[in-house]
Amino acid sequence: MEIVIIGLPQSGKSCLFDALTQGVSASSGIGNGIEMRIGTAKVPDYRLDELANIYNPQKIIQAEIKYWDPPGMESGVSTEQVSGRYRNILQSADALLVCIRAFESPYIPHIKGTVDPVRDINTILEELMYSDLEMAENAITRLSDSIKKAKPEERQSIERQQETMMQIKDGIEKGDPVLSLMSSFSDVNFLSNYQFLTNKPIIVVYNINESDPSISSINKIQSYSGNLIEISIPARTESELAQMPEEEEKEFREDLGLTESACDQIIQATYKGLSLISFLTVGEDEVRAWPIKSSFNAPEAAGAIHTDFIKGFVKAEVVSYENLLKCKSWAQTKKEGLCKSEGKTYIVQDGDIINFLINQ
Ligand SMILES: Nc1nc2c(ncn2[C@@H]2O[C@H](COP(=O)(O)OP(=O)(O)O)[C@@H](O)[C@H]2O)c(=O)[nH]1
Ligand SMILES: [Mg+2]
Repeated sequence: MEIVIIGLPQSGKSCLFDALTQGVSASSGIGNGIEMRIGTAKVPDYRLDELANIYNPQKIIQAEIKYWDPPGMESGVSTEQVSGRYRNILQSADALLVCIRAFESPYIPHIKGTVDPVRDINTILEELMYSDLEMAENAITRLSDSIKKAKPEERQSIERQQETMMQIKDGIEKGDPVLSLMSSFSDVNFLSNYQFLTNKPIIVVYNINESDPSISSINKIQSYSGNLIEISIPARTESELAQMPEEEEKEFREDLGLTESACDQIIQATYKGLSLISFLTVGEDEVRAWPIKSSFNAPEAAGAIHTDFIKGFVKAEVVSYENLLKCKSWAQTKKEGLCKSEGKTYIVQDGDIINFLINQ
């Protein structure tokens, strides 16, 4: 899972990135030539420690989410900002994390002169919508060309795609995010080629000063009908805390009353926005958590470990976390009939401990 951090310059994106990744990053030109920082956040999971008590593994490996920190949206004033290579980066991410400045500081000028979180989030959402509109318009033009060149047997299907694309254009013009339109289309498979931005989960982080009252409970964006989650976080303080030794961090957190770290809160929002769960694997070499979509069946979950496992999937032995903790060994879960053998259609549940049988 890969999440891109977006927002106006000086809104605190890089602080947020450091808070998530403890400042550890690799630089990459992955975004079609745009240099950006890439880092991973580790998903907290108390179950791993409990399982490690049983297995004494050499390694405990937490689930990981990747975050990207590309250069910011340059002005945020014009409605034509999200385009070209920058849009390509956003398109290839699974979700967007929008950083909105909500902190006052006389030392850091705001590109628009004043601090106004509601104005800024609405501007950015408008820009995402505008970008999707442009994509829909381009698609309509391209599909028109294809219809002209199409073989008779292909024509109908392309015409249907064009019809859908026109509905998307109309919807966006009325202010509807693409996600809210999806349920009215019969064929949405071809749409995955387009990667509309307002079809993605959006996590809005209001960047506050640590002394400001949290504004997370204020639902600022009532008019947006896509998948949107709002939280507030003091990004600069959190980036400093994340880079401290553990003991020191704990002390400071208690003093500041920032008990739940920004990283944990954002990961929670990411899991919710993307409908993620974790399944677990155990053994003496490693105890590990894997993030997957909650809709994944057993072969798809196996594919999270290795893509070849999808094809080679034979069956999954599944034990619930609670049952393994109770039985204290895999063999004992089998004796008690608590280890279930599941096939291709089984939908993996959060906390399932799985042993995949693969035909290699
Ligand atoms: N006072 C205050 N300053 C912040 C906060 N978050 C970020 N900053 C400062 O704002 C400036 C821009 O932050 P940065 O993370 O680089 O923003 P970016 O341009 O969006 O990546 C830096 O000087 C940060 O130290 C905050 O919550 N409070
Ligand atoms: Mg930055």
